[in-house]
Amino acid sequence: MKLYFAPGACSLAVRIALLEAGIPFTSTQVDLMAKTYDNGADYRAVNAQGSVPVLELDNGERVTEVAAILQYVADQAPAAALAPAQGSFARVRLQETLNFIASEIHKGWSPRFNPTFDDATKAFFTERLVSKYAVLNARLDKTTWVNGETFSVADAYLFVTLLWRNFIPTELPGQTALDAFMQRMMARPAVQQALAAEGLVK
Ligand SMILES: N[C@@H](CCC(=O)N[C@@H](CS)C(=O)NCC(=O)O)C(=O)O
Repeated sequence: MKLYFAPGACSLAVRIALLEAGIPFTSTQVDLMAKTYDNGADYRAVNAQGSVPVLELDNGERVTEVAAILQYVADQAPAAALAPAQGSFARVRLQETLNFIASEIHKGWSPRFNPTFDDATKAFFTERLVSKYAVLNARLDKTTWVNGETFSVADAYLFVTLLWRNFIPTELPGQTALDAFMQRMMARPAVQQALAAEGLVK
């Protein structure tokens, strides 16, 4: 398998999942501004959206969308227990969380990275994002991982979005369960390996 990624982007969640799963893979860095990879090749020929991640399978199929890729990875390594079994109600709960992270949190960040938005617009989106994180903070007040007591691919996804506070400082007042969650994530060897692979730790 090959992961198309940009350092610190949402593709980092897929890298963490692959490492947690113990699946061998290679990775190719994408220049998201230029939409190129491998010394100038056209990345839009890989993904018409021009976004990462893409997971290229050994048969040439390419999977896009973080939530779909994470579940695909989890299903390739059932022994790693990164997602409940397909068809179970627990799987529906995981999908619910992945979709929440994708649509409300991940995409809640996007306007804040947009240089053309003024401060008032950014403040509006920031307030909205903070309220969405509060939902997950309340959950993590009661559980170890975002979907209960078992680590899942949703934790990798949530972790990456919280790391973006290193790029845009974001106060999450009183949301201390998220800070404790980040510490638990940082203690995982796969997370450290993923961060090192993308040059995000010394
Ligand atoms: N819906 C996509 C969104 C992926 C996405 O937003 N990727 C960002 C990095 S976190 C990106 O590549 N942005 C550059 C662009 O869209 O041009 C998914 O879930 O995979």
